[in-house]
Amino acid sequence: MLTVFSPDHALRDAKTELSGGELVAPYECPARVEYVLEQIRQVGLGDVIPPDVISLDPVLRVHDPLYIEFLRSCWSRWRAKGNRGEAIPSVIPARGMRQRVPQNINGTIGYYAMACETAITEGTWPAVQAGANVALTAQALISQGEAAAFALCRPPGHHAARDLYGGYCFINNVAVCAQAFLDQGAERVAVLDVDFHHGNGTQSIFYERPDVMFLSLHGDPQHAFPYFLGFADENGAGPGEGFNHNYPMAPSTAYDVWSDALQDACRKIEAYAPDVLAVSLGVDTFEGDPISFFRLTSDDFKRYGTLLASLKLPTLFVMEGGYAVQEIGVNTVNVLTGFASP
Ligand code: FKS
Ligand code: ZN
Repeated sequence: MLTVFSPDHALRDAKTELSGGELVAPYECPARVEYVLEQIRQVGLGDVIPPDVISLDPVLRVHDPLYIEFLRSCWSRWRAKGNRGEAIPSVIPARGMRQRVPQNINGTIGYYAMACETAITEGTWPAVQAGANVALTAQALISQGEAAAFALCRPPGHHAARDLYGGYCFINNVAVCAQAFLDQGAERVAVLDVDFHHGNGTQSIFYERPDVMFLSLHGDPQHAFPYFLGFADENGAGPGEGFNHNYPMAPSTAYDVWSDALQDACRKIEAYAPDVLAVSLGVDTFEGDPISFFRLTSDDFKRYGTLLASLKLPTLFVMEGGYAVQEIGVNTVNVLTGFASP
């Protein structure tokens, strides 16, 4: 299996994350993907290739142009105001407030935020753009007939909505790819999100559409980020009714229960008969993950990779979360080798 990777991910190197009332070193750090890359080389998964240079057009198919302009200009606007720290919002348009974009960057940033832990920094935009190009380059490989490809993206994407960033995400890489498949002739795309956290951004982008089925296995939002979306009764709306499936699961869920949910999701994917499968691949379901509460073991990742292969669909894997940095390489590559050599 080919992997697409760009060293430009390292430009996203925030010093702060708002966590427990403190500014801590971010969980979503550059070392994460370097460990994955090392393991890919170790096991000989296949060649690692750089992304193509791609315009923003496919990104603008799922994101608001003014939001993308905000991401691009946020850091310089933030600094121009004399702010000394990294860019984080202090006010958000909550219930009852007007949903309008203020001119002052301290307001603009709150308008576009779905959460406040994620700092915007100097190199964030170029890294985010490189990450989207990584995803789209892997997507193009599948369009050109590869059976599978791995987009080793960073930063991740599945919490980013049409005009919202947060939860470490800015551009929704998997959503951009799903739309690109459709724009290149696919009729139906399934997006399966196995990251520990609910893919609220991906869900919201496709919620009212039947051409993308979204399925997500995740920590019950009563207890886990993003808290305000990802419940079992969210099944899609309008023409999208019946094409959204959430599997929220309780603290300490292990592979027996988790894999039952995955098999149920696989049956729904089979019935949908998509042209292609895109997997939001987060490995924060691991028992050793510092911010999550599932109990998957390293071997379990291989098992479910094999399960995914049984769908026999062209499959694009897009990197999302995973914060047990020492084990992230083994766990991620176990999914891919379980898939590629079942
Ligand atoms: C730590 C609380 C962290 C935010 C969690 C964000 C999870 C991000 C992710 C992604 F794939 F997007 F990276 N709260 N004190 O893993 O879903
Ligand atoms: Zn996650």
